[in-house]
Amino acid sequence: MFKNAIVRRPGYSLVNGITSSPELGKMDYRIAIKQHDAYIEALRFCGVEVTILEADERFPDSCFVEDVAVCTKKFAVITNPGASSRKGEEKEIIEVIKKFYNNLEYIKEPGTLEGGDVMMVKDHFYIGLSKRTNKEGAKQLIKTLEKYGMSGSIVEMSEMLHLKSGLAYLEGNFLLVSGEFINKLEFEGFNKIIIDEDETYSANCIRLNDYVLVPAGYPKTKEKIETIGFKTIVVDTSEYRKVDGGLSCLSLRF
Ligand code: CIR
Repeated sequence: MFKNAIVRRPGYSLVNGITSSPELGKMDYRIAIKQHDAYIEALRFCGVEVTILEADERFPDSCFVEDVAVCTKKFAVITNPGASSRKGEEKEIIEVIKKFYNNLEYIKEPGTLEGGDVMMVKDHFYIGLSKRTNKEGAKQLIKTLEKYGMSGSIVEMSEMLHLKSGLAYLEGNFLLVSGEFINKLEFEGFNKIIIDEDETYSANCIRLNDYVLVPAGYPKTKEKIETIGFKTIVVDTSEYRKVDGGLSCLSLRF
């Protein structure tokens, strides 16, 4: 059961956020704010208390709070982002995380890790080796997980931005999988829901208590999730997609 979520309001500087898809056009700040409001409402609807942090204009991508911490049942880890323009964002989340956690751990240089590369499946954590998360960062997280009686394993990857750009665990052993993860051996044991290639972006859903949040505009993914028996809530993230962001990166949930 998730009780809390932390979000950070997007700043005007989000228009300068890192993107691999400039062809999608410039982010519209007014629409982004409306979408953020609706996102917060959806989180609340799922029964979590939402802590809203002020925008931080110094860091264009700082609304993607998922990347700067990993929140588990027993402890939280402050990460060390691999993207140079995001270094320092992690310091700005420490204070609020301290309100919820007594046990705080840190990923330290030369380790880098972003929370978007970490997928929790009960007490096991899959960690993607992306351009943002290196082996040293993953090893530090695995060691910390083991200290608290949990476990972690490394997933090699080469195409997606983050592990959760292409994967989402929905509970009940159901796993949304797309692209390079569809045939990965480590996910063989899951009930895989394979995302169609033309809806790849929608692999980034969030299971939050009784609902699955699904991005707007991906009807095949929505139907697949509903067919299994999950209730869905559609949330529009079109402006965040323009800077490679999606549903999961916009919050920390625990
Ligand atoms: C970045 O490149 O860091 C941001 N523009 C997008 C971060 C998305 N985060 C995530 O998927 N966890």
